[in-house]
Amino acid sequence: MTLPDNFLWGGATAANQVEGGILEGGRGLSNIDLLPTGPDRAAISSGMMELLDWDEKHFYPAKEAIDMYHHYKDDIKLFAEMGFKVYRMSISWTRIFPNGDDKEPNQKGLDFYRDIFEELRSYQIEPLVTLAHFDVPVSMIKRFGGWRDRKLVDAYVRYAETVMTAFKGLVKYWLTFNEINILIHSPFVGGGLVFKAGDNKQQLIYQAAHHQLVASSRVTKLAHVIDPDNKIGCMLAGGMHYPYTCRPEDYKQAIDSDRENYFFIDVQARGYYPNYARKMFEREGINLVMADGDLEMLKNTVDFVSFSYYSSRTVSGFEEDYETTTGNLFRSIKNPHLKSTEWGWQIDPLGLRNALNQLYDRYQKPLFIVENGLGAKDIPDENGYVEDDYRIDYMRQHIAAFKDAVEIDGVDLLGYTSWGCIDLISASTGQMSKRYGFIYVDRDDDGVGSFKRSKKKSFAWYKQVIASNGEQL
Ligand code: BGP
Repeated sequence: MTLPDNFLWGGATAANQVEGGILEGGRGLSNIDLLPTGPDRAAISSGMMELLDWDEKHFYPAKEAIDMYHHYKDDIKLFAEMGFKVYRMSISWTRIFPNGDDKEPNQKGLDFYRDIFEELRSYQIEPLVTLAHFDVPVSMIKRFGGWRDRKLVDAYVRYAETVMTAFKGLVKYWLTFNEINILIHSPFVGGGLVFKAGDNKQQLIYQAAHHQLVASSRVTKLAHVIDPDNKIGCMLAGGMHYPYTCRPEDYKQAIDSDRENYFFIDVQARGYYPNYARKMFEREGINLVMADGDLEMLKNTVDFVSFSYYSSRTVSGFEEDYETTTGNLFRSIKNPHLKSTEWGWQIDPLGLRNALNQLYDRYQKPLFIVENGLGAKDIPDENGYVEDDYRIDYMRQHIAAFKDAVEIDGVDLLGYTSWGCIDLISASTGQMSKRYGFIYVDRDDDGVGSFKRSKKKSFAWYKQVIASNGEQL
């Protein structure tokens, strides 16, 4: 058998994309709640347009999402039926501290998550919990401008300490920030940053990054004190860059673009700022404001490296008129050797094996694939059943690829949680119609539908994959 017996198979979601119940149980507003569907979403995500309160003009899909706030028991039951060993989810910071830094935590929020974790444990499902999945309290954005301000560090550490203490013994696997490198591409989503005319964007982004990196290392240190069994991971929006041709300039660009992504993980996994980053700061006139002890604190490195993988990317060292496409908020040159999803994300199963090898060579820490999957338009029959052979095919190839990385290349891989194991709202577009799940949810892009859950063809397929520990694909 290729994979170890304790390999963690499961699925992944994030609070803002599934819970809904946004104003219930004393919850406060979070940045991502304010992202509408439609053309303004991209401008708000990038911090170029300010929208810090709901308005009548837009539709905000996170308000109700798939209403897991009221359906979680049934949903967990379905995950257990598929045989999940692990369920990746996030805690919504503003359910615990509605303003981010309130004097006391919100007991109703703590009770809600305790109930979820106990429910998961009753099925022997291990929770894998992201502390901040695109989640910045709006109150802290209004008062401090998000992660540009150091006050966020203390507030985040206190939030982490609160939940790690409350859920000691129930949760062991934690991720500090989802796709931390998204901060560069989508500063409002990653850090609650909104830019004003004249702002030095790069300076603000890397200052916010420094704050998140310090916060992450403080939480890593603290987690081990709270419970020596805790395992802390960083989380990268993964997928390496291919050079468009074998011209040395193209290869150089691939190295540079990889470094832009790995910058965060280099610090979290190795414990210091890499030289290429120090040089870049000098060149670009970026001056990071640091507190005494910050560099020492960064030495608290993570226990494992987790990442999402949807596609590889292609770059060139030349400014030529290439055809481009997107994938997971990154722009890429269109790779002529790959097919794309309906949203233009390029499908590259071997790229997953390449990514695993590159990360393992670079960090020599256990890896965890915490997101991977196919966003597609599903057409259900009258019972909500979807013949999603395209999804099965995508996953079969990606699972085969990571098995090769383990079996042939010797990569140390802890587990695999496919993204959107139940249909949820899309992070990039806010659409419901971009579906990833094994479980269909009756809800459309305009917020119409009964929230009824039904099993797709892939449900039984994934169940068999897990039961055979990946032998029967
Ligand atoms: C990652 C996010 C997820 C998720 C996924 C799929 O960037 O961590 O939150 O949404 O990508 O992206 P999308 O929803 O845009 O299809």
